[in-house]
Amino acid sequence: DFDIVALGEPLVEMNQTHKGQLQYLQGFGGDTSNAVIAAARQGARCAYLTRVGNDAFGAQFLDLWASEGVDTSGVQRDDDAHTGLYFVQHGPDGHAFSYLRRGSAASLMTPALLDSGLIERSQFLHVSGISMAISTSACDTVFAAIERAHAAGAQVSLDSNLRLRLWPVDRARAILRETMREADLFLPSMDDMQHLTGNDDPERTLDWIRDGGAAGVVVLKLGKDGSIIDDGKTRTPVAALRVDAVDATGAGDCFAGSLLARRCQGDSWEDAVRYANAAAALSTLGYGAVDPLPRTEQVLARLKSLAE
Ligand code: KDG
Repeated sequence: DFDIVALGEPLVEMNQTHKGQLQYLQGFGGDTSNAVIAAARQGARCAYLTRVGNDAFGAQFLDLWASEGVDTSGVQRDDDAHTGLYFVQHGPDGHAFSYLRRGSAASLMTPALLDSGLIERSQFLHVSGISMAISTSACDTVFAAIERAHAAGAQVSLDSNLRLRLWPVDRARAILRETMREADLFLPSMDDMQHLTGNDDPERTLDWIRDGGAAGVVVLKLGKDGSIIDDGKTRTPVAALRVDAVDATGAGDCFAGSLLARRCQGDSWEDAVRYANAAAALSTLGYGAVDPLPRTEQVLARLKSLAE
């Protein structure tokens, strides 16, 4: 059985190697895939639910997940649709994404993807705003997955991951509001929430989330200012780690996967968030979303050096 099963879209990553030059290094990305690989590297037993093309990239993803110990028995292949792709360019204002994903295999997923029964065998189901934004059938699949998780007693984890290139803000707000009510763990970023609510105050944002009916634990991510854990009774700030980031792609996904992995290993929310902060910081020290995802030993060493 599994600690975490994630559901969403993996994307091939083409990452610019030098600012301003037309050279790209191929890697792997896709928020929920990154999260589940991060969790597996922290020792969690993981599975992934998606649909990839019957192309070379789909095959590479299956190899990647297998090599990371992520179960792929629920992954479907599509003969007629491609695996999604994005380019990352690094400039003075950080990174910029260009996507080639419309009509991708993952966007063609339907609730039949869930018949593998993996959700029923997992402690957590992890989904994101992107999982729901890529298409209406993917959105239906996420809602069906949440229903299955509730019925089976699995907990639901939701990362806001707002991508306004994928859906209009009004739809994003309506769907995310509905989904956050179903989540046992909601992981919004302050940036995403600012787009949805129009305010930039963390306390008021947490009030908006609670007033909207979220009943689970909420971890609001404030970037450089760390995060706030709201367990429904108290709000606890946790400081971020300062690092000289090279490439922040996938840091939030690493945070989510590491947090879930540590919860499955019995950490308190505060310990798990502190651990996830360290893991996410380490994940920004190399290029690409997956390559620099740290392992337990590195994260523990980092936490130890901070405590000294
Ligand atoms: O969080 C990193 C992701 O943004 C990246 O891997 C691509 O999933 C992705 C997306 O849709 O933006």
